[in-house]
Amino acid sequence: MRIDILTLFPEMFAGPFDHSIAKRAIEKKLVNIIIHNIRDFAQDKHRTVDDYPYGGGAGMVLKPEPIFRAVDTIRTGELAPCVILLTPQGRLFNQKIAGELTGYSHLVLICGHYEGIDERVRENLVDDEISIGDYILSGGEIAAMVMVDAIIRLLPGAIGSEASVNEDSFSGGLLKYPQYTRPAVYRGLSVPEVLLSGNHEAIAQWRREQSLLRTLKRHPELLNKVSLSEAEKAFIQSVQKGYTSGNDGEPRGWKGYDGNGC
Ligand code: 9D3
Repeated sequence: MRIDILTLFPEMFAGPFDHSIAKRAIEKKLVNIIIHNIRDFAQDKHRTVDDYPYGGGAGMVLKPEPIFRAVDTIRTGELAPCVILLTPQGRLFNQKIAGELTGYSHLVLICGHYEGIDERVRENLVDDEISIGDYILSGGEIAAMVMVDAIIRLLPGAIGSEASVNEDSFSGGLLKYPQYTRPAVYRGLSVPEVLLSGNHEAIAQWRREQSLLRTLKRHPELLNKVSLSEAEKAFIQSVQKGYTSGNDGEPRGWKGYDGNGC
């Protein structure tokens, strides 16, 4: 896979792909990441990349010419790349979209950094618009890094074992069960006994229950998307009886709540 990134701040990309899975994916030639400075495609002597908005108003707008010219040089004549604009107005990035994007052999990511971008870029150059979440970043660069990281770890061969990709949070549709390693007791805190039992069936059941509990508490909407056995549905029903409305003086929420918040 080839990924071209257009940015006004190419220096920001010096670090993030130099480590861990991304580094290995690059070394193994699973992915080629090419960073372009949009300013290099400006043609005037001041290398202008932005200008005042027609019609007036605050802020600057990214000019169309440097971006069109950059994409022109990137399109190499072979298969057309998928051109994606990183913008707060885009569709919300998630694991499913990451998976879909691994189906392209060539992606172009355009990072905005200003109040906006000339609409002609959106309408005539861009195939997709993506946001990574409902919060305001200063630009699309960190969003592009997030996307690239999520995408390239899915490329076949990027991660040591396929098993760890598939067993991951989200892949099974449920959140990961709690994990422990040695020592069995640390500062008086014990590892759940079942994990030390050597009873693999009991361990598998405990983990499945913990995944269900954690998903129910933190991301209940995910439960509607996975297929559950009758026993699992019954388990959830029984747990839900532990939900307190807060009307009788108890704190509102799940009994034994163990996450989310301070
Ligand atoms: C002050 C201008 N904002 C009005 C609400 C619009 C705005 C434009 C550009 C806000 C932030 C940005 C810069 N952010 C991105 O380019 C961006 C982004 C984000 O801010 N949040 C989540 N995903 C993304 S992807 C690109």
